[in-house]
This record gives sequence, C-alpha cells and structure tokens, in this order.
Amino acid sequence: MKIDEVELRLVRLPYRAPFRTSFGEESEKHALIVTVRSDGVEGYGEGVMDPLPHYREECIPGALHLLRNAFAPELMSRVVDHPSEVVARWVEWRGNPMAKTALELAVWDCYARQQNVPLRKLLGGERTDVPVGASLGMNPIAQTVDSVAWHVEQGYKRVKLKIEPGWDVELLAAVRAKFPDIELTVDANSAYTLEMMDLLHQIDEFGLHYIEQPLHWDDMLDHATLATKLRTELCLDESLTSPARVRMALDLKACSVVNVKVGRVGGLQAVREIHDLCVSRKVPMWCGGMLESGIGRAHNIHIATMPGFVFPGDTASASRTYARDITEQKLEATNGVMPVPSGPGIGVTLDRDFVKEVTESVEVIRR
Ligand code: OSB
Ligand code: MG
Repeated sequence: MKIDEVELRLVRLPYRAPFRTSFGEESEKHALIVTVRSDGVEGYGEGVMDPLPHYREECIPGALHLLRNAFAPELMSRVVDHPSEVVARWVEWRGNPMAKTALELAVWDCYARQQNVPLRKLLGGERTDVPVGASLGMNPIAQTVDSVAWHVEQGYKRVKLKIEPGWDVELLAAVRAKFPDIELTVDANSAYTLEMMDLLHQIDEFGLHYIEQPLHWDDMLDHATLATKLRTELCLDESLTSPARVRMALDLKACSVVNVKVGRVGGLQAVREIHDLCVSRKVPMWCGGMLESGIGRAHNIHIATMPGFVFPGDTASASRTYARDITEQKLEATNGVMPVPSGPGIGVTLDRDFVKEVTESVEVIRR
C-alpha cells in the first residue's frame, strides 16, 4: 500500500469525573487521533501521550513534531508491504514509542480495512469478546467502596484500585471488609520505594492478585528485589517499553505478570513479539488502558483477543469515562465482557460532527 495522507488531529474530551492517580489528576483527555489515507481507505490510530510527561516521558508537542517531520514523511516516501514493517523503518529515530505507535496503528487499521478483515484476524485473535476489569481512580474511601460495589454488580471481572503511600492500607481494609473474595489488584504508578517495606508488607496481606508498578517508572532491579520479599505477584506497566525490556524484566524476575499497552511498547508489531515471548515463557499478560477514546479503545479490544492475554484487561465500557465518545459504535461491556467490534479494521468509525466539535487542532501531511 502507498500512504497518500497523514492527518494529525488533537481532540479534547472531558472525563465524566476527574481521574486521580499517584502522578496527578486529570479532568479531560487530550487524544491525538492519527488518520492515514491510502487508495480512498482511511485507518485510525490514537496516541496516548499526555500534554506533559507524567506517565512516561513522551508528550503531545514532542509527538506532533516527530510525526510531522520524521515518521509521516518517511512513511509516505516508500510503499508499505505490510504494517508489521513500519516501526522498524524508524529505528534511526530513537525511543518515542507512543508517537510511533499512533501512526503504526493507523496503518494496521487501514491495511485490515483494505483486506476487509477485522484487525484481530491479522493478530491471530479468535475470540469475539474479551473479559474486562475496571481501573478506579483515587477517591474518598466511602465513594471507592460504593464504586467497587457498582463495578461488581456490573459484572466486571476484576477491580484495580489506584494507591499511593498513605492512600493504601486503610482503603484496602475498607474494600476487603465488604468484598473479601473479589479479584482485586492495586496500581501504584511508581509511588513507592524499597525504603517503604513496612507499608509494602502491609499491602501484601490483602490477597491481591498482583501489585502493578509499585516502584520507579523506569526501574527493573528494585522490582526484582521487591519480588523476592512479597508473596503478592508483581506486574510491570511503566517500565516495559519494548520487547527487549520485557525480556529483561522476565530474565531479572522483576515481574511475573505483564501489562501490555501498545503505545508504551512501540506498536502492534512489538505487542506481537511480546505476546510470543510471554506465551513461550508461560507469563500471563493483560491489556492495559490509557482512558483512550473509542479509537484507541477499539485497538485495545482487538489486541486483547490474542490468546496470551489471559487476565482481564483495563478496557471497560467507554461510558464509564466519557458522556460521549468520538466513535459511532458504542464500546460497552456486558457482565464484564466486551464484544469485539466486528467490522473491517478496528470496526469503529468516527462520529464526524462530534469530532469536529471537540477538535483543538488538525493538520494534514501529504505525500
Ligand atoms: O497506570 O494503568 C495505568 C490511565 C492513565 C494512565 C495510566 C494508567 C491508567 C489506568 C486507566 O489505570 C485504565 C483505563 O481505564 O483505561
Ligand atoms: Mg498502570
């Protein structure tokens, strides 16, 4: 395929409620929606970098600069035989996995639409629905307990609580008092250090399935040390930025569960490599989320159909996060099960009028 145009569109979507984690509070999504056009067919991708680098070090202005001046012109300068090759063409530009992914995902979607198959087929995903859990931002304890109750009633397969030092033991005690047996996990988004072993040992007592990214956002070694001191399994999120980094984490025993976020690891081809590695080492994986709009959410759902994704992912109903999404198809789970959109590609289309309303900026780069 030959890519004729790349469109970079920034949209701002208000969250229904502010989302608070240990790295900050956000009240709206700034989504970078990338469209590629090839032979009259469009494909869509989403960038998950934030305006400022709070989760990892990428940010929207940096991503726009690279997409505009490096990745998009290079992409359009040569024929694409298969989307799996795209990111490898950009090795001369280091890092920046989220920016690369936003464009790579659009190419995958476009390619799948041209082949007239759902994206999951290109990934070897046979499932037509995927089990999902929900990630709950930090809120007062009583409100969190109510929210857990609501999500359990809705049938979500797992609940993840955001924690930080001082916002952990009391919260977990309150939730466990009401829900002693639910599948419960916590995500610290790097808020602890090995100096806080007392606290970490207390967290270890709540029968959690795993603890997600307790230590520094780029660390491997301290997590490997921590893993020997706790009974609860460790899952890495922030630290896993490529297939090589996943291999490193597994070799070091820094985690025994892998959270895959396509943007963080550098694209769908990277996800496929990580998938095969984890399957061969019998390491369970699940698909993380970044509060994506319907475009990124649909990609995540297709990704989670791959057989190595054995634990429930973060890709819950869009209506939990947004009063209105930018896609025409509603991505809603029933009983903790999310149907995979069945059309070609990612199976969702843009609600063009609403997209226009929420667009902050748009530019088109032509071949
Ligand atoms: O650490 O998993 C995380 C959202 C934004 C940034 C980081 C994370 C999250 C979530 C939300 O936990 C998951 C979702 O509902 O998409
Ligand atoms: Mg996380």
